[in-house]
Parts: sequence; C-alpha cells; structure tokens
Amino acid sequence: MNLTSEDIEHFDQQGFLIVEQILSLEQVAQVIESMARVYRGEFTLDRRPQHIRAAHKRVWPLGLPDSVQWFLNARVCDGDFWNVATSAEIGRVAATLLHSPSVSLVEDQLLNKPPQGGRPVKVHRDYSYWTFSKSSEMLTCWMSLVEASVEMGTLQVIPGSHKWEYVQTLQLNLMDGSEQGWLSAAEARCPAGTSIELVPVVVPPGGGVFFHSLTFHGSSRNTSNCVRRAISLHYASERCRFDVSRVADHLFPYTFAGLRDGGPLVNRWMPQVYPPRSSRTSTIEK
Ligand SMILES: O=C(O)CCC(=O)C(=O)O
Repeated sequence: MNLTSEDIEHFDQQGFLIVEQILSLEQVAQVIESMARVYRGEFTLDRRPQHIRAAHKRVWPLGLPDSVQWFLNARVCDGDFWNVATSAEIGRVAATLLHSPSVSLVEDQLLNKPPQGGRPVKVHRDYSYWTFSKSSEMLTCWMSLVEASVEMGTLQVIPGSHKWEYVQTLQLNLMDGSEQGWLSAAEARCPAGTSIELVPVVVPPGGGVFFHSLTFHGSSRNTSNCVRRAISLHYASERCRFDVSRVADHLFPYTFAGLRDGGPLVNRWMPQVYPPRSSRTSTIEK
C-alpha cells in the first residue's frame, strides 16, 4: 500500500481514506476461516491472563441475535488473529496518516452482520470509547471481507466530521438497531449550515477504509442474503498518553496492565506494531 501526498491530504481534510486492497484475497480467506473458529470459541493461542481465562471460559460476542456480532479484542485470544492485527504494513499506513513515527494497536473487532435485515449500527465516533487516551490522534482501519455494498450494510463515513465539535458522550445503544435516530449523534454536532453527507465504503473483499477517531461513521441494515463480514483494527499515535482515570468501567481492564498514567499506550496487549519492535528499541517518551 503506497500512499500519495493526495491520499494523506484527503485523510487530513476529510477524515477518511478508502483503499481498494488492504488484505490480499489469500489473507481474506484465512481471516474468514479464523473468524469462524473464534466465533465458535476455539482459539489457537490465548494470551489472556490465566485468571481471566478461568473466569471467562466462553467468550461471547456482544450484540443481539440480528445485530452485528461484535467480538472485541480477538487478537488477545487467538494467535492467527494476532498475526493479522499486528501487521506492520497496515500499521505503517496508520502511522503515515496519523503523522506519527510509530503506532500501537489498542483494540480490534470482528464484525459479522447477519443477512436478511441485520440491524444498523448507529453513527458514532470511536474516540468516545477510547478516552483512556488523552489524545484523539487515533484511527480505525475497517476492512471488508466480502464485496461490500450499501445493500449489505457496509460502513458509511461522514466527510469532514472529524473537525466538528467534540463533546464526550458514550452511546451505549449502538446496535439496538432501528433506523430511527441512526444519525442523531452526528446531527447534534453538525455545524449550522452544513448538511450531512454519507460516503459508503464500496470495496472488493480485502478493501476498506482508514478513518480518524473523531470521524462519524455507522452502517445501515444488511438487506442482502449474505453475511456482511468485516474486521477493524484501532491504532494510537505515539503522542497518545494513558489516562488511568478513564478505565474503571472498561470491559477489558487487564489489557491496560503495566501502563503508567501519562505514559505511552504500549504494552504486551497493545503492542507497537509499526515500526516493528525488533527494528526500533524503545518508544520515545515525551
Ligand atoms: O462494521 C460496522 O458496521 C461498524 C464498525 C464500527 O463502528 C467500527 O469499526 O468502529
């Protein structure tokens, strides 16, 4: 993936960049296979601490039966998915778009949306779930594993919305899934005189979108007969700093182990993926 200066400028101005091919078709096939296994609760290399594994023998996806089956942090449970999620190549693109010398991977998601009416995901900003970082210099790489279309309920982004006012609000009902109020979070922040435009991410399998953590995005109903399969990876720039006061009610508190308040967001579960650690000995502390 080679980015042009126009690509970087587009990301800076619009808050997103659609890329036709991020994963190869071979990688897509492998990820689909690993995903099916992870959804069955079968893992190749479970990196969770022993006490967490003992307490949570089964790991269920979040969501309703007909909403996105939201499986968070699969990399921590599964070795195959760890390898995909920690790709230095995707990390390099994330670092370039964030204008950061390095990036760490702070979260990942498996995102199967059921066919024949799978519910919409309300429009939201990812940073509102990541206030454990004092900075919003973070981004998401969302990748489709199928031929993505509006009919399938592909992701849609709102251009320029990363520059709109930010007010910390946690939307807890992202997947409860009616069309009503689908856009309400964006409508509340849209500057007067600006109309909301939605850009659907229509890409072949392996394609996707990089978008800023403040870019509003969501997805509509899957009206097709096929499962809409997707994954997303979430990165923090080197300038992000840990805010320990924000993790009290986080779903996966152990993933913050060893992080120092005000220190970099890098530990064994949130690895620096670019540059790979072997080629760079330490993260710069500022
Ligand atoms: O896949 C979807 O429909 C929503 C994904 C999403 O919101 C995300 O990856 O941040």
